[in-house]
Amino acid sequence: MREQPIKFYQVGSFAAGNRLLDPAQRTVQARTERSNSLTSGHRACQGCGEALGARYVLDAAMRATDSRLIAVNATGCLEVFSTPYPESSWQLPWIHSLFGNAPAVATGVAAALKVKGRTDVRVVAQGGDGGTLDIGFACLSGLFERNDDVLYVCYDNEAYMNTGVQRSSATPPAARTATTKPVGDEAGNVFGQGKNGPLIAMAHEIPYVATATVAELHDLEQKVERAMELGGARYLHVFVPCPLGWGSASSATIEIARLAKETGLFPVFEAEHGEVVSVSKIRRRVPVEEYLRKQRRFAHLFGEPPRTDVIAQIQAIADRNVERFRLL
Ligand SMILES: Cc1ncc(C[n+]2csc(CCOP(=O)(O)OP(=O)(O)O)c2C)c(N)n1
Ligand code: SF4
Ligand SMILES: [Mg+2]
Repeated sequence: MREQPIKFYQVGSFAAGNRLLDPAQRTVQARTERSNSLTSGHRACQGCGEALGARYVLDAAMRATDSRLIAVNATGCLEVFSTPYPESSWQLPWIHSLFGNAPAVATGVAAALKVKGRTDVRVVAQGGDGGTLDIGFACLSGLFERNDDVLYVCYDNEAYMNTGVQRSSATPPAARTATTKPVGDEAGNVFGQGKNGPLIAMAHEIPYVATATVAELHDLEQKVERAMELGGARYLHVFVPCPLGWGSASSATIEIARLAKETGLFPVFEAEHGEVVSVSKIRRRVPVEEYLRKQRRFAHLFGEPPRTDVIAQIQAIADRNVERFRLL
């Protein structure tokens, strides 16, 4: 009898650490010598995509730099849940200053290392979508334009979560937040506004821009490794579901991240010097409704009668991404 080849990973994901794969293919988290840069004891909500993403990003960067790494953090959930004074969950040199100046602080750290001749030590800066695309945006653009030797990581949970789920310029159309309530005919956040962080980063023609989700952690690690092979300004935009802000089940974080990619709403790709060089294809295309229904921030679209007009507008955004990034 012919045997089926065994698959050691969950369908559509590499989330299990891949301990049963060939050692060269395993994730950093499957290794006993991993750095645990963001270690246990922090206060993130159960199922927090940002905590998961940061853990993988930092451990991959630590491995890529032989643990010669300094992290700079903007204000936001990641900073607040990991460093309630006088405690810290960080097991690497880590600095926090303000909400809006993480890129500028990272530039300063990189410049100081250069002056001291310590080019072996690398710098990662990180922040939420609000810290990155709103208040820290000018500093970030400056970092890109000067091509400073920093990997900047944006953990995109699509709102200001730390302060109670207010809209940011990364909040998607129709989403309910504390400041975009679906009242009367209003469907929540407006259409036609907001910023596309990865495309704006690409417009600076920096050496490397990539997007990733916490549904494909191996892919995320590989992008961090690729970024650390390069010098100059690099930007990684990670899609990180937030169960509290999105009204989703804590156990659904990975599934929702996967659906964001499989609908086409969040294109996963890499770009070098302003040009797209690789795209993660959609494996099983799904309608946006499947993604929206799992989150209470979109519950108002499925009332009586359902807002099929608004859902169709969101589907059009996904369809445009599929065309634009050739996701099929
Ligand atoms: C100058 C300034 N304005 C406002 C705040 C309050 N504040 C702290 S974190 C935050 C929102 C963070 O949102 P985001 O960057 O998306 O990170 P998240 O908490 O969602 O991970 C705000 C408004 C602040 N600390 N400093
Ligand atoms: S509010 Fe969201 S981003 Fe903040 S710790 Fe909770 S799940 Fe994570
Ligand atoms: Mg946010």
